[in-house]
Amino acid sequence: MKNYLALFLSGLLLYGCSGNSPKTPADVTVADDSPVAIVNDLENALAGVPSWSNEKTIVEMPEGIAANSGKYVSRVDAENQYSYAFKEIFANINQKLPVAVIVEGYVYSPEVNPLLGIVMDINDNNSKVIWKSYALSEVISSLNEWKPFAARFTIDAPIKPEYQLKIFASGAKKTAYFDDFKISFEY
Ligand SMILES: [Ca+2]
Repeated sequence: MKNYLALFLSGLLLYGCSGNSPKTPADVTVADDSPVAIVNDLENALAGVPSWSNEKTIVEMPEGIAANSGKYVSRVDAENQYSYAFKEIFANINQKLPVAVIVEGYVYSPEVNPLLGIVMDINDNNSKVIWKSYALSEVISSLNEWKPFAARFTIDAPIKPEYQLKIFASGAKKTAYFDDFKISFEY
């Protein structure tokens, strides 16, 4: 917590010196060289977490099955094709623009679904700049178990601070559960 605060304060200081003060969402920690990862265990999702949306997918696991952490997970299914999602413009994440985005988390799949994936969408006012999908079928070696995943998305097109980064899972209308998202960046 002490480190978090120190990094947060140094981030503020940095902005103070540059004379440019983009807003800093509560859950996004800003530093110059070593940005802290954005983590979300979904336990406070229903209360609303800045930069995150699609709370209608936040549920408890079916009777008798544990969440990966705490009580809450995000479910994709026939109704909700897309999971709980991180959305933020790059200027609010760091002053520098990343060269790669790493998305980690846990997935629980009760059925075979070759289309289940993690999506990174970078857009300029909703017009597509980069859209990439990481297939989760590789990491789901067995069904009905929590499995860790780590998706690394390289940013291979020019981006600008005002572009929006969106991260979410896509289930192609089949059921799967997600927990403990972690988003980090390479600069
Ligand atoms: Ca959880």
